[in-house]
Amino acid sequence: MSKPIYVLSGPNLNLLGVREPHIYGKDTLDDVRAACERRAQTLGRSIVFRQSNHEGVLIDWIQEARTGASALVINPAAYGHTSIALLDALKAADIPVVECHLSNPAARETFRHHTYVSLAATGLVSGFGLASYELAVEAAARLSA
Ligand code: CA2
Repeated sequence: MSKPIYVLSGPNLNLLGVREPHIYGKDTLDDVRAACERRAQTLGRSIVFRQSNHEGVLIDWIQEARTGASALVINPAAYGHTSIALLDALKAADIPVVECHLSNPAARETFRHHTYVSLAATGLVSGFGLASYELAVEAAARLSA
């Protein structure tokens, strides 16, 4: 049995489906979790799905994933654009990393065009709403045993 795929979400994503549905859609984070669980199950894999508004908590979970996960999907939210600490943790994790965004940051404000997380990621899925997470789980499964 392979280790789970960790699916981590960063700050404010707990508000998904509750605020700003015109940008991030109507699906809640629980809907995203259910979709990821279904996709993982069809691939014969399991996930650990968590969200935090706190940078240090995300870093603790990335460190946990180093030994506890086969691969990592992360929507770092705004921390992707700002956090060298998250980048360092992801590089140290030494497992495949798939970056994931609901929206397409490249089509938005210029300050969203760069993410530090991309420097540690094998690839990026963005712009497909809830499906970005499903596709990212599939990519993570393909990248790991
Ligand atoms: O598109 C994405 O998934 C983002 O990671 C979302 C971040 C944003 O800073 C990134 O540039 C792109 C923001 C997450 C905030 O989520 C909210 C959800 C509902 C209501 C308000 C915020």
